[in-house]
Amino acid sequence: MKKILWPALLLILTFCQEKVAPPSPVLPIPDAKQIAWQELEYYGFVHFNMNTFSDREWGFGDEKPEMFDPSDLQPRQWAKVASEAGMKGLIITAKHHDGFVLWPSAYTEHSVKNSPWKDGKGDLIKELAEACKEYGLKFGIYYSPWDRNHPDYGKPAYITYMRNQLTELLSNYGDIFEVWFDGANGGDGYYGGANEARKVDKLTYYDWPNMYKLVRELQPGAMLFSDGGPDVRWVGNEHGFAYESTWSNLMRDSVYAGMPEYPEKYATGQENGTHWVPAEADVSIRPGWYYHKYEDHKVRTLPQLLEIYYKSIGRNASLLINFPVDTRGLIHENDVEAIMKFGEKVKEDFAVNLAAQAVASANADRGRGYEVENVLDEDYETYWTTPDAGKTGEITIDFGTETTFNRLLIQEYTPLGQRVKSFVLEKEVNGNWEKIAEGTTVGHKRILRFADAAASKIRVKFTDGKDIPVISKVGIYNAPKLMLPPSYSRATTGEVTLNSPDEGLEVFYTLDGSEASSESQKYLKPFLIDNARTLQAISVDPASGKKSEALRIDVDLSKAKWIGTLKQSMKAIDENAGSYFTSEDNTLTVDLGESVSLKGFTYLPMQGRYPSGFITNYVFEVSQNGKSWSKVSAGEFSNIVNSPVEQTIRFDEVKAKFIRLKASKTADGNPATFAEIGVLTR
Ligand code: FUL
Repeated sequence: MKKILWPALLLILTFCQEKVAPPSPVLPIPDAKQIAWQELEYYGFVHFNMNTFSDREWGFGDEKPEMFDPSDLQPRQWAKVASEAGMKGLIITAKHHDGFVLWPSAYTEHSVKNSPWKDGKGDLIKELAEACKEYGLKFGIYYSPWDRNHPDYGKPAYITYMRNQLTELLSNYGDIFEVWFDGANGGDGYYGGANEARKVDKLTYYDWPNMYKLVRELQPGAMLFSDGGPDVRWVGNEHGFAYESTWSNLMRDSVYAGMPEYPEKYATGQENGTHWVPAEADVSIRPGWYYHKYEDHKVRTLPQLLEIYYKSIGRNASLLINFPVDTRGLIHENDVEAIMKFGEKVKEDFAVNLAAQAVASANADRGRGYEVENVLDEDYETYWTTPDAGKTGEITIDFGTETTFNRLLIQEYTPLGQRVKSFVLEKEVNGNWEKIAEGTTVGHKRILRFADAAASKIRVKFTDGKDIPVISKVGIYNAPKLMLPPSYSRATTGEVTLNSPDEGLEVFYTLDGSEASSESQKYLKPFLIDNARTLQAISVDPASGKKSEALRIDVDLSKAKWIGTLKQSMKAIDENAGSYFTSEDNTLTVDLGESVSLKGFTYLPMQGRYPSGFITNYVFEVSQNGKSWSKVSAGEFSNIVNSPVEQTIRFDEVKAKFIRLKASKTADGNPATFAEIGVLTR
């Protein structure tokens, strides 16, 4: 009898308890496909098309299909790399501004079907769709509305062409998770031989309402991307950075693709935005979107990629990282290495949620089903919230023992709208609460980074919001330090600055060529090096004693007394690789301020996005009085176009007060450019 009674009683009791209703949503809210999409967070872009072979960023539209000739095209390698790096999908440039298409479209001859690749029998969209399937990735399409090849661009007939092509793309290749409409369009182009400028009204020309309708009919689950959505919006820059305050709410009706004021006025989203249109941060792993051999040494570093991660996914945006696939048809080795390191480090940073084992309490909860424990589990569907009163709330997390941490991760339960406007993280110190960090918006995910903090009890205070907070997750992590060598910079005065790659690391260095250790000189502030020395430096984690690899730099004479004979030429001796001097007479002359013994020189070509005036053949001369010159070296910088790194030339010792570097030839015939010149005195 007892055996039946107790469970029955419990059941009755459960039913008697009043069911607590969930909070009403705060509008706008995401729809089902947006909720599913926000879980992806991180996916990849592939820019691979005609520009890969013409070595351009924007093709003119007059390129010949024969140029599309990859030697080892392997979409499976792209998918493998993306999935191993933790990405959840890939979006391919099916058609870029130059109009060439990667599938055998029935509506144009400007496609892979007339290229040498697979004798015109290839279909790259099909191959990539299959590769994505094999590796469990979602598959998306970038389609440029602007078409510099098509004769009808600017006329109504082109809109039909665009709809026909979208119909092919969205009908024949399985599920598409995102359709990416680029905002850049209208300008000069080939346009079937017209070679003219064509301007369109970006708001009306494409008939967006019907274009979107077509996509919806063919791919109801696809997210539509453009500057202003309708489903996902551009973050407003190409650095991959969202904003301190990033709302998923957008005044969508005020925005359209390619509108000029979008980045400044709308990209952050608005607290009172009318529609749910979350941000997507797009960025290339190199300076360019397309592959250029001369950028092989410019793949983003691990600290740079981490900065992007924390400023995109950590700020309520999704992250779209681009691979400029190379002319072989592969993601380049340097890019693979960088993305893998990045994927591993992100995993490492969030490997252990210290809050998961802690005890949580809150100032209040709404009742059964909305308890504060819900923020500690990994289930996004369960959340903590308060009774309908006020716009604030507090969660305390008790670790039970002193715990060190440096990351806070919060997620709002966005199906009920984005609410939080400000929050603070505090720790308990002898019965008082001390602030560690603070933030504004949360949204799908917000991550704060801060210097190591230690406490046994912490508190997250939601100090303002559009309504009561609805919080799905609070995570606390202790991300291991980034054990990279310190970074180095030098002022023209000769003063050297070393920066540690992560907070809380110490830097040690030597100047006598010996290996640096934690016994060496500790770096406290910039110091002077005014003659030739070898600098070695390491980063050390004082807590664990872990050391980075060493930075080793041969530093030479400071440029404190140097004067360029032309004012502009000072840019070539300012210790800033980012600035450069353009010389109309292909010559750079520098007064070293005193006579020194030289054994060589260095030349750094310009490092800008669109290089010009690289010196391929040079003459180097010296003088004691600036009048009579003698040539000490002449020759070639052999691979400078493809690898524009610092060039080092040595010669027999010579005395000089003046130096002169002349370009006898530049790569493109344009006036010579100089990012930096230096001398070797040993
Ligand atoms: C821009 C384009 O103009 C670039 O070439 C690139 O495709 C980038 C993702 O979007 O608007």
